[in-house]
Amino acid sequence: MLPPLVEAAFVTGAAAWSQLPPPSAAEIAFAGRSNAGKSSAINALARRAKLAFSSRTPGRTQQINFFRLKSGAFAVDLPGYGYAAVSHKTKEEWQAFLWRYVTERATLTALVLLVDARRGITALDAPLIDVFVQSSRPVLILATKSDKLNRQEQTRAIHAIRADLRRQYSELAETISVVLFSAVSKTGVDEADNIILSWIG
Ligand SMILES: Nc1nc2c(ncn2[C@@H]2O[C@H](COP(=O)(O)OP(=O)(O)OP(=O)(O)O)[C@@H](O)[C@H]2O)c(=O)[nH]1
Ligand SMILES: [Mg+2]
Repeated sequence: MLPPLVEAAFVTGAAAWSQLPPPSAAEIAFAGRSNAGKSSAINALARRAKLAFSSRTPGRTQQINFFRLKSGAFAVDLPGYGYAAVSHKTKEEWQAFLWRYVTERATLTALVLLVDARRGITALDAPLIDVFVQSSRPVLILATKSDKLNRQEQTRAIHAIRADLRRQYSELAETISVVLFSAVSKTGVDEADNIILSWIG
C-alpha cells in the first residue's frame, strides 16, 4: 500500500475562515506548538524534502495549508500555537481562527498532534486533545525529535506521555495512539502511515 501522504500536493492556504476551501473530503489536521515539527512531519510522511514549509524560525507557518492526498482526503498543516514573540494581537487572531477551525470544521475527522518528545504534552496541547476525544475523533500523538534522545530517554518519554493520557482520559484512551517519531531519522514514519491509512481507508 502506498504511504498515505506520498504524492500529496499543495492546494491552498487560508489565513481567515472565509478563505477555507468549501468542505468536501475528510481533513487530517497536523497541530502542535510552534516549532514542534508539524511541517517536518508532513514532509517526512510525504517522503519529500520541501512539501510543507519548515523553518528554524518559530511561527513560520502563518496560514492553514491544505495538501490533497492520493485518497482524496486532505492533510492540513496548522500554524503553531504558543509562540510568545508573535505580537499579542496577531497571536490572538491566530488562536481564534485555529480554534474555530478545530472546533467547527465539519470535515475535520482526525488529529495528528506533534509534541516534542523531550517536552511531552503541555497545557497548550491538552484543550485540543479534549476537543477530539470528546467528539470521538481519533488522535495520533507523534512524540517527535526523538533523534535527540538516547534509547532510555525515548522509552521514558513515551511512558510519560502514555501515563499523562491515562490520567486524563482513562476510558477513552483507545481513540488515542502515541508513536515515537523523528523527521530526521524517520523513526515512526511507517507506524504513522498505518494509523493514518486506517483513518482514511
Ligand atoms: N532533530 C530534529 N529536528 C527536527 C525534527 N522535526 C523538526 N525539526 C526541526 O525543528 C524546527 C521546526 O520544524 P518545523 O517542521 O518547521 O516545525 P513546525 O511545527 O511546522 O513550526 P511552525 O510552523 O513554525 O509552528 C526546524 O529547525 C526543524 O528542522 C526532528 O524530528 N528532529
Ligand atoms: Mg510549520
